[in-house]
Amino acid sequence: MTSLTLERIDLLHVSMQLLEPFVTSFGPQQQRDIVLIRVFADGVEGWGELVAAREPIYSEETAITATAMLRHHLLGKVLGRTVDDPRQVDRWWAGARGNPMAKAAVEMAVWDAWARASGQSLAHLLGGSATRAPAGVSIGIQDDTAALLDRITGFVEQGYARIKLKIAPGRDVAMVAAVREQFPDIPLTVDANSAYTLADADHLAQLDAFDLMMIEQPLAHDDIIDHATLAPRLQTPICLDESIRSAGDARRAHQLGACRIINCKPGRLGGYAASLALHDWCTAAGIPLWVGGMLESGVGRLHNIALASLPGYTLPGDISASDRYWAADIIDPPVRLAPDGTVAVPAAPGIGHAIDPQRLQSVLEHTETFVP
Ligand code: SMG
Ligand code: MG
Repeated sequence: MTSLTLERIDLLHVSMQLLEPFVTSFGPQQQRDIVLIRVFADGVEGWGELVAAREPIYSEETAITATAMLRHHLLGKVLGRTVDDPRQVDRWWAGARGNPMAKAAVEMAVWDAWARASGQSLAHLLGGSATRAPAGVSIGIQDDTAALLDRITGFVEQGYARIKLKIAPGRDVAMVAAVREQFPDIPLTVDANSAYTLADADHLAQLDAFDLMMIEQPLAHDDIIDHATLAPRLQTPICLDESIRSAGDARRAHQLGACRIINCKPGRLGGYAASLALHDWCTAAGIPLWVGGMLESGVGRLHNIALASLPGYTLPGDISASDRYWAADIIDPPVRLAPDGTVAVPAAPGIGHAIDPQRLQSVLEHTETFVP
């Protein structure tokens, strides 16, 4: 296959309720306003998911701002164009700054379409070869430690390959100590979502006692300098999430000594072209990677799993099974966790699972269609 013409792009606005509120240092989230992207090109479809939250909490983008960017600035630069290589899409937007989640949603749908049109799995198209990927689970802040221990027990019994705890000031050292006491051997990480400052360095150093794989994004979302100051004061490796938006950010953070591990969320980077650049740079520099999550529906989940099949993804990702967040996912079959803590990387073309039309209809609020 040598080319695909982007004939039509639909934005499907869906509203889905998480099984329970997901509480982070930003506060609780329960409703996900998800915009699914459906690209039509030469008789094939491609699907993507806009991962921005309802509120500008994780980053400045929201479902509303990203949709406005797509309508007014981004879709017009791709509709009607012919793709010879899915890497081109990112370059067509070179003149539009920022808005990575808006860009990623469409760019990744084009990669899915390309994979389907060429009869290969998205994982294969991206250069992945793993057939299964280790899945971690992220646990929001609970009302009390007993509730947290209970949640962990359930996920450990299911077989998750590592447990990540959300922490915030007042919900950190004592809570992690209690978890470690009850679960001395589980692979454990914590994620602060920028809830601390350098003034908390000695406090955060107390976490060194608990053999954590990493502490994720302790300091400001847009910082790498203070993280470089914090890093030598901790034994626990720092993983950067929010503050790495490109391979260039990874290079700068590494040069400064700001982190030893990076998570990649393709939405945060602007799509696969940028995620592949990050992967290749981190692999060459010896920085371990894992795929993060944004509470995605099955569409975004399958994209993340395809990415996790690349060789640089050596640590378990936030690629939990569909039933972690949803009573019923919109993909058929749902993503399932195997008892060995892995999820299957689909081998079928594109993202590899069907969209369940009834289930999609039941959460769909409206559809916008764009043509050249
Ligand atoms: O998809 O399992 C998931 C969520 C994983 O904890 C998760 N994501 O900072 O890594 C992170 C958070 C961001 C989402 S909360 C806004
Ligand atoms: Mg994070």
